[in-house]
Amino acid sequence: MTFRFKAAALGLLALAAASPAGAHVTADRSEMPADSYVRIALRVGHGCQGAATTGIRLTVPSELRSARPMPHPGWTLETGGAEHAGHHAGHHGAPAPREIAWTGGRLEDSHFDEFVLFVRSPAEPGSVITIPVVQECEGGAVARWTERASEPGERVAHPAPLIRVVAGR
Ligand SMILES: [Cu+2]
Repeated sequence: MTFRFKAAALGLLALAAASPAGAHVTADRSEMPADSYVRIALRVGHGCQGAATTGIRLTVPSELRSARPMPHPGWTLETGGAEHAGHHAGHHGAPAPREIAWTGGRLEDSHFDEFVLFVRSPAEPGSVITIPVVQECEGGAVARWTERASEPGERVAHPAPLIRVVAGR
Protein backbone atom coordinates (compact mmCIF):
# COMPACT_ATOMS: atom_id res chain seq x y z
CA MET A 1 0.00 0.00 0.00
CA THR A 2 1.35 3.38 -0.94
CA PHE A 3 1.58 6.23 1.53
CA ARG A 4 -0.84 8.21 -0.58
CA PHE A 5 -3.43 5.48 -0.38
CA LYS A 6 -2.98 5.18 3.37
CA ALA A 7 -3.47 8.90 3.78
CA ALA A 8 -6.63 8.70 1.72
CA ALA A 9 -7.89 5.85 3.84
CA LEU A 10 -7.23 7.80 7.04
CA GLY A 11 -9.10 10.76 5.64
CA LEU A 12 -12.02 8.51 4.87
CA LEU A 13 -12.15 7.19 8.39
CA ALA A 14 -12.10 10.70 9.76
CA LEU A 15 -15.05 11.50 7.54
CA ALA A 16 -16.90 8.38 8.58
CA ALA A 17 -16.36 9.22 12.24
CA ALA A 18 -17.61 12.75 11.68
CA SER A 19 -20.94 11.73 10.15
CA PRO A 20 -23.85 12.26 12.53
CA ALA A 21 -24.96 9.31 14.61
CA GLY A 22 -27.79 7.41 13.00
CA ALA A 23 -27.19 8.93 9.58
CA HIS A 24 -26.94 6.86 6.41
CA VAL A 25 -26.05 3.18 6.51
CA THR A 26 -22.90 2.70 8.59
CA ALA A 27 -20.95 -0.05 10.34
CA ASP A 28 -21.03 -0.19 14.14
CA ARG A 29 -17.23 -0.45 14.23
CA SER A 30 -14.53 1.58 12.48
CA GLU A 31 -11.82 -1.07 13.00
CA MET A 32 -11.46 -4.82 13.13
CA PRO A 33 -8.46 -6.95 14.11
CA ALA A 34 -6.69 -8.85 11.33
CA ASP A 35 -7.00 -12.64 11.14
CA SER A 36 -10.04 -12.77 13.43
CA TYR A 37 -13.71 -13.63 13.46
CA VAL A 38 -15.60 -10.38 13.89
CA ARG A 39 -19.23 -9.30 14.32
CA ILE A 40 -20.28 -6.34 12.19
CA ALA A 41 -23.66 -4.62 12.52
CA LEU A 42 -24.79 -2.44 9.63
CA ARG A 43 -26.89 0.36 11.06
CA VAL A 44 -29.80 1.72 9.07
CA GLY A 45 -30.56 5.15 10.51
CA HIS A 46 -33.32 6.27 8.17
CA GLY A 47 -35.26 5.36 5.04
CA CYS A 48 -35.02 6.77 1.52
CA GLN A 49 -36.10 10.43 1.81
CA GLY A 50 -39.00 9.56 4.04
CA ALA A 51 -39.92 6.17 2.56
CA ALA A 52 -39.75 3.05 4.75
CA THR A 53 -36.90 0.59 4.14
CA THR A 54 -37.93 -2.76 2.65
CA GLY A 55 -34.60 -4.25 1.60
CA ILE A 56 -30.89 -4.21 2.46
CA ARG A 57 -28.49 -5.73 -0.07
CA LEU A 58 -24.74 -5.80 0.39
CA THR A 59 -21.75 -6.94 -1.57
CA VAL A 60 -19.31 -8.98 0.50
CA PRO A 61 -15.85 -7.44 0.00
CA SER A 62 -13.44 -9.90 -1.57
CA GLU A 63 -10.92 -9.21 1.22
CA LEU A 64 -13.14 -11.00 3.76
CA ARG A 65 -12.35 -14.68 4.09
CA SER A 66 -15.84 -15.62 5.20
CA ALA A 67 -19.14 -13.88 5.88
CA ARG A 68 -22.21 -15.26 7.65
CA PRO A 69 -25.35 -13.17 7.84
CA MET A 70 -27.58 -13.24 10.92
CA PRO A 71 -31.21 -13.93 10.08
CA HIS A 72 -33.46 -10.98 10.87
CA PRO A 73 -36.95 -11.71 12.23
CA GLY A 74 -39.64 -10.70 9.74
CA TRP A 75 -37.19 -10.43 6.84
CA THR A 76 -36.21 -12.98 4.18
CA LEU A 77 -32.50 -13.71 4.09
CA GLU A 78 -30.85 -14.65 0.81
CA THR A 79 -27.25 -15.20 -0.16
CA GLY A 80 -25.80 -15.61 -3.61
CA GLY A 81 -22.78 -15.94 -5.82
CA ALA A 82 -20.27 -17.94 -3.82
CA GLU A 83 -17.51 -16.46 -5.92
CA HIS A 84 -14.75 -16.69 -3.33
CA ALA A 85 -15.01 -20.43 -2.86
CA GLY A 86 -11.77 -21.15 -4.65
CA HIS A 87 -9.47 -18.87 -2.70
CA HIS A 88 -11.27 -18.16 0.54
CA ALA A 89 -13.29 -21.15 1.59
CA GLY A 90 -15.00 -20.44 4.89
CA HIS A 91 -15.03 -22.55 8.02
CA HIS A 92 -15.58 -26.25 7.25
CA GLY A 93 -15.24 -25.50 3.57
CA ALA A 94 -18.39 -23.39 3.25
CA PRO A 95 -17.83 -20.71 0.60
CA ALA A 96 -18.31 -17.05 1.47
CA PRO A 97 -21.35 -15.60 -0.30
CA ARG A 98 -20.70 -12.77 -2.73
CA GLU A 99 -23.99 -11.03 -1.96
CA ILE A 100 -26.30 -10.96 1.06
CA ALA A 101 -29.85 -9.59 1.07
CA TRP A 102 -32.50 -9.08 3.73
CA THR A 103 -35.83 -8.27 2.07
CA GLY A 104 -39.55 -8.31 2.66
CA GLY A 105 -39.53 -6.47 5.98
CA ARG A 106 -40.52 -2.91 6.75
CA LEU A 107 -38.48 -0.38 8.70
CA GLU A 108 -40.11 3.02 9.21
CA ASP A 109 -38.08 6.05 8.17
CA SER A 110 -38.21 7.30 11.76
CA HIS A 111 -36.96 4.00 13.21
CA PHE A 112 -33.53 2.40 13.45
CA ASP A 113 -32.32 -1.15 12.96
CA GLU A 114 -29.15 -3.21 12.56
CA PHE A 115 -28.35 -6.03 10.14
CA VAL A 116 -25.59 -8.29 11.40
CA LEU A 117 -22.74 -10.22 9.79
CA PHE A 118 -20.12 -12.50 11.26
CA VAL A 119 -16.97 -12.33 9.16
CA ARG A 120 -13.40 -13.56 9.05
CA SER A 121 -11.12 -10.57 8.60
CA PRO A 122 -8.11 -10.38 6.23
CA ALA A 123 -4.91 -12.05 7.39
CA GLU A 124 -2.88 -8.82 7.33
CA PRO A 125 -3.60 -5.39 8.87
CA GLY A 126 -3.34 -2.10 6.99
CA SER A 127 -6.23 -2.06 4.55
CA VAL A 128 -9.62 -0.39 4.74
CA ILE A 129 -12.57 -2.59 3.81
CA THR A 130 -15.58 -1.11 2.01
CA ILE A 131 -18.96 -2.82 2.29
CA PRO A 132 -21.23 -1.47 -0.46
CA VAL A 133 -24.91 -1.47 0.60
CA VAL A 134 -28.03 -0.87 -1.48
CA GLN A 135 -31.05 0.24 0.55
CA GLU A 136 -34.44 -0.39 -1.05
CA CYS A 137 -37.55 1.46 0.06
CA GLU A 138 -41.29 1.57 -0.50
CA GLY A 139 -42.42 3.11 -3.76
CA GLY A 140 -39.31 1.88 -5.57
CA ALA A 141 -36.90 4.39 -4.02
CA VAL A 142 -33.29 3.19 -3.71
CA ALA A 143 -30.29 4.61 -1.86
CA ARG A 144 -26.89 3.27 -2.92
CA TRP A 145 -24.33 3.50 -0.09
CA THR A 146 -21.49 2.55 -2.37
CA GLU A 147 -19.24 5.59 -2.74
CA ARG A 148 -15.70 5.89 -1.49
CA ALA A 149 -13.72 9.12 -1.49
CA SER A 150 -10.56 9.03 -3.59
CA GLU A 151 -8.78 11.93 -1.82
CA PRO A 152 -8.46 12.90 1.85
CA GLY A 153 -11.19 15.34 2.81
CA GLU A 154 -13.32 14.60 -0.24
CA ARG A 155 -17.02 14.39 0.62
CA VAL A 156 -19.19 11.83 -1.06
CA ALA A 157 -22.98 11.93 -0.91
CA HIS A 158 -23.53 8.23 -0.27
CA PRO A 159 -20.51 6.75 1.52
CA ALA A 160 -20.20 2.98 1.83
CA PRO A 161 -19.57 1.59 5.33
CA LEU A 162 -15.80 1.43 5.96
CA ILE A 163 -13.78 -0.67 8.40
CA ARG A 164 -10.02 -0.43 8.93
CA VAL A 165 -8.12 -3.69 9.44
CA VAL A 166 -5.72 -3.27 12.39
CA ALA A 167 -3.10 -5.48 14.04
CA GLY A 168 -4.64 -8.42 15.84
CA ARG A 169 -4.26 -9.12 19.54
CU1 LIG B 1 -28.09 9.54 6.27
